[in-house]
Amino acid sequence: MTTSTTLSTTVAPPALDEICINTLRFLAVDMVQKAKSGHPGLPLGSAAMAYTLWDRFLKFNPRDPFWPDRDRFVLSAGHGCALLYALLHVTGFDLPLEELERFRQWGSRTPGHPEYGKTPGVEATTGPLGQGLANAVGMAIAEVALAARFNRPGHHIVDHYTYVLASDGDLEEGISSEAGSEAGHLRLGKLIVLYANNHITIEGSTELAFTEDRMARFAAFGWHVQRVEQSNDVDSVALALKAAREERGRPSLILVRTHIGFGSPHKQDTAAAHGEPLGVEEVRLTKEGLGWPVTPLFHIPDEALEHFRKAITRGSAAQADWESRLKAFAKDNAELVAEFERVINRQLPQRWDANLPTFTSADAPMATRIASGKTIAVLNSRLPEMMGGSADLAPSTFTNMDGAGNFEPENWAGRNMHFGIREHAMGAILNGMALHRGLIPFGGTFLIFSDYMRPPMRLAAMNGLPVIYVFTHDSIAMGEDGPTHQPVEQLVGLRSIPGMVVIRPADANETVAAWRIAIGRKDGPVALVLTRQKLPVLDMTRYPGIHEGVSLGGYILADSSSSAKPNIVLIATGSEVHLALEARDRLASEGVRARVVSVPSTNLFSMQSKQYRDKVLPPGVPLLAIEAGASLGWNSYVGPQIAVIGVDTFGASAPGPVVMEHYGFTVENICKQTHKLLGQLEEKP
Ligand SMILES: Cc1ncc(C[n+]2csc(CCOP(=O)(O)OP(=O)(O)O)c2C)c(N)n1
Repeated sequence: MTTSTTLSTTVAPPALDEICINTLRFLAVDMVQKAKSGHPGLPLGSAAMAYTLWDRFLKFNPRDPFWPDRDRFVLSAGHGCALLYALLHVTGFDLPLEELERFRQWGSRTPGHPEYGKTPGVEATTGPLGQGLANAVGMAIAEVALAARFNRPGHHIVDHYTYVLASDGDLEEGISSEAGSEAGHLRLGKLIVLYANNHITIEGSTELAFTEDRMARFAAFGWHVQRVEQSNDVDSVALALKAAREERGRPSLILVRTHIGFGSPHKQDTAAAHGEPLGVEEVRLTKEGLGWPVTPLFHIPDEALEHFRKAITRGSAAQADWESRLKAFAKDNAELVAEFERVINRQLPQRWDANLPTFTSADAPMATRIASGKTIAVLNSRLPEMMGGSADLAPSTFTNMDGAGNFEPENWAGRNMHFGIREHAMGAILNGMALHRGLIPFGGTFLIFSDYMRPPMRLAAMNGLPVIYVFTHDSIAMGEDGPTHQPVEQLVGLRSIPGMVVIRPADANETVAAWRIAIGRKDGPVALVLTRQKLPVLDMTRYPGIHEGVSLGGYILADSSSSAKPNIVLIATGSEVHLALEARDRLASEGVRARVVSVPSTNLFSMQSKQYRDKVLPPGVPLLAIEAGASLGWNSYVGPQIAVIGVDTFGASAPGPVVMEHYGFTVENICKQTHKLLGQLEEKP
């Protein structure tokens, strides 16, 4: 059953509250005005509810912004960040007033949208609307998962709320429905969204494009929903927050009727208040109208500062209380507490990678997705912090962890997640889980559907988050499903995201090595790109350098048989590597010295020294790149003397081997292209 409560009062806020709220409003207004850039409207309209949350409910310690059991606060409407920076400054985070004065300037800690890692107290990089809300779902998932693992009767060492401030745009974006549906299904009772419903977006009234009943929508998702009509009435907002906190069986949406640009005589309730400074004259009128001194700018009344700074005592006490409870808990549960600290600090246990599988060439050919599944099975037993799943493709992605149970309201200790067919939300939820800390989140789907989760993948890289993606069905070789399912440009696209490490292993052992890198990487995401089809297992006795080679991104898998300089380097990735090896043998019989370089990760290879790269790809030696993906990227990557066997159209529906043959991924064609390239080079003077 869902309920909708309407709470409304007309009581004016007490004077000190009003002074504090106006402090936030006008710090934000002055920031935007000084920068001549930014969004004053949301801060003016939402300052009161943000103040209510931060002053009366939010558990945080400005002196230690990242202590583990703090409440999380995500400003999903990242464009309103002047409000967040004002809150961080006045409550005593390490964000001096000068930083507010340098809003949106080069090198400041107050960038144009909140950036995780740049500003203390910013929990997530937000700006692309909808992402923050979905991140918060991931944080709330992490909270219940860790609580299930570490709390014991009478000992609640993981016990916090996750709050979001969202705008119309956040709720318009489709990801809010994916994530909202998932959160409702999971009954994440400690997730609370304050929705600033100001009826205005950039083009004007929300009537232009956004007319559904949002309360009914979220109620249908299984949320507890409330409406607050007077956003400036702190008691009304507080009442709703209290009710939301008490509702433990459902996530909460509090629709707060706010007024964009509140107090601005000419811009309130108009789109003009959204994305540009109010203007000097309008700032003056707004300040006068709300009884605020026009100067000095960045004014913080003493009584407001004194009140806000109580957050330090309050937060320090909350943290100290938590620490003493943790200590008491540790008396009888030392191992559990050590384990909690280990996972929160993203440390790996000793010998976590012992017993990872090794495959031999005597093993039957194996798809790399299968090898990945076998690797996950071992990792799962070693790393209880691994948590993840698939967007309804687990039987194909082999991401299920046997024996780990399903993560669901009846079993929050389960570690297999069922994201449903919601790739976009999956990506953002994984980010939220990683931002929370304490888990190693991973998510799987077909490589083609990485397109549906690219925005959060980009943010994972930007945030430096250790999220692992398991992308299978990695090329046209996946076959019959045809062009809609055959990834072509995805590889080069993902590789081009700064900070993303894409690994496309050539066989089962390279897959194990890829997982080792993925688990070991702590400062950014890793995308594992795996085959549907079987591949031969490379002979480790013949090619002993595989494990180290994968960590270097590219390596000489098989050199030309004589010690003389090779005539050509065949550079291949993933399922094309074994073709290159066969071609090498055939070319040898034809008098061509070919070296085979396996490049599971161009991203990792580009991080190696020039000396190493030149050793692997000797300057002046022609290259033939072979990859069943878009050729874009290889040309610039390896210089002028190069040919590429790639895929620059959308593939075709037919059995995989047939498609591969048509596109030229055969030993014959590799040899043919080699001769052609060498012939062309010889003809040149
Ligand atoms: C995914 C995405 N699309 C577009 C934008 C550009 N944008 C920034 S704010 C905004 C709309 C603002 O409306 P609303 O969310 O109601 O915020 P408010 O007007 O209340 O500040 C848009 C379209 C964005 N930030 N993210």
